[in-house]
Amino acid sequence: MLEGFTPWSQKISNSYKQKGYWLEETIYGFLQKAARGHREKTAVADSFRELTYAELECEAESMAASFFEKGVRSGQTVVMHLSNSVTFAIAFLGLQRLGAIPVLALSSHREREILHFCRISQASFYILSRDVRTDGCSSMVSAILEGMPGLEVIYVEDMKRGSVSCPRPNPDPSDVALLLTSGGTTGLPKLIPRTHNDYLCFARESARSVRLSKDDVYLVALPAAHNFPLASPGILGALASAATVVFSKSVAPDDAFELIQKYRVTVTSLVPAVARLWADAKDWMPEDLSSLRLIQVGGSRLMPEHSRQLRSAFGSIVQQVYGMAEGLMHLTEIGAPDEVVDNTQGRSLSVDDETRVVGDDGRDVPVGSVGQLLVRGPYTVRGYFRAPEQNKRSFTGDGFYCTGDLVRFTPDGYIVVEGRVKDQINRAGESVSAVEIEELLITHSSIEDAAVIAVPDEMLDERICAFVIIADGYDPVDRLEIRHFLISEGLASFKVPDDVRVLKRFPATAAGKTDKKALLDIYEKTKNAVE
Ligand code: OOB
Repeated sequence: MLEGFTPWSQKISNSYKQKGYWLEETIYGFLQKAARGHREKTAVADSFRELTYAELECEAESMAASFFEKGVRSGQTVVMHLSNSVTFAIAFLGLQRLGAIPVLALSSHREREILHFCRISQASFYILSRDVRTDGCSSMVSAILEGMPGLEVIYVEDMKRGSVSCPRPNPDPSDVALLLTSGGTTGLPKLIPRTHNDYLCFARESARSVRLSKDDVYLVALPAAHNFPLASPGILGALASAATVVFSKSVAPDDAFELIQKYRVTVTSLVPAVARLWADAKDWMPEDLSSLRLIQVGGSRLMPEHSRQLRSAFGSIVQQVYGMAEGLMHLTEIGAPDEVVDNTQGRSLSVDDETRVVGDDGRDVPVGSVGQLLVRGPYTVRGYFRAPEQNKRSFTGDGFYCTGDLVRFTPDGYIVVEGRVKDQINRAGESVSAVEIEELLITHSSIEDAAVIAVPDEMLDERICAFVIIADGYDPVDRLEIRHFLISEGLASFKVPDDVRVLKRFPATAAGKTDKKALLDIYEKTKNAVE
């Protein structure tokens, strides 16, 4: 068992096995089996090449052999830092074939994060593709090597076809298969150990819930190493269903739309800001997107107003997804009524996802009230990797993960994410929800998007700062106009933003979500210029 991983108890493991969630198979073995009978079908494609299931297996075997020749061994952790391409699938499967454990860095992670991942995971190998460094970061690898002198750097482009046949290890399915990175915007990402059993359970259940079949074509537009496109159902769910996976270099419509048209893509997953970008681009780009039957939108809050806009652009193929690298996923079911899609983040994947909603005192709040979501279940981890202090804060004694998300459940059992525990502004003793103000702001005709944060204030403790993006062709707004508007909409005056800043676009995290920590930095940097 990988040291530093918190396993489920024997009793709970047995019950998950008995209930059929954990099939006691490895990721590689499971996918190999799923591909049988579909050997000539296209498994993966990008702008440069296409591979059938038979070819993908052959490439993965060869990649495994070359990793083995380089010294990579079963049970070792390897930091994998690749952009979206067929090579991502080959390298991931190659490492699985070898029984090595990839740490899945996002392509926009840089030396700070990579060094951190190498240190925690004690990786001896760092596998990257040349194009992850193109954006002016050619010094990244030397900085990493300076921090980790013994690290072996492997460029996938330089790998020769492996010639030796490497051993066929038999990893324990209840042991760690991969390490995901956490999506938080505070501090460095944590590593999240996912086992063969729990991650396959997640990918299979996700695929089942969106009725993925071999006739589907899934487009990877978000960074492939993120849990959303990787397994929700994403790449693994698609491969487990003998569907086709198409990799887009980026989320930009210029890259993605052509592939959607060419491969008749049926399913994809996007963060809200990108989904909205696509809805705009759709009007003037020539490509035919009519093959899409499902657009999953998640990763950060999709406001009801924006959901309606997306549905009017794409039709009723929008699905809200609330997920986390730590496990739990909720989604609005296919065919859910429009009100459900616009106003909720759906139901959980499994009846054995145990959720609790608790107040500041850790006690359950009445059904329908807002509180922090806690969860445990067959695909939700019991601890971060090698982070005992963090684990004391993020997991309860009886194994619930404290999500840090504020949620409530509707009477029909749908979840509504109301923000983060920390996404509240403590203004002169009053607790103000950022989401409430954001939702109201975007109903103003000039405002296309809004993000509200707390900024430090000597008198009030915290003051409310609203960042807004002005809709194309509309007049800018100032604080007074916003104040007037919000008050006329009936908002209590203590919730009216004390500061307003207009931006062209919001800073984004590595996964493409609005980065509120970076907004605070922008505020700090521009504070004196404005006042
Ligand atoms: C996904 O995973 P992570 O690990 O990058 O981020 C998880 C966090 C959640 O705890 C929540 O704070 C936020 O992102 N989040 C949402 C949301 N989906 C995620 N907040 C509001 N509304 C939503 N729909 O982001 C992720 C993983 C798998 C599938 C989808 C998303």
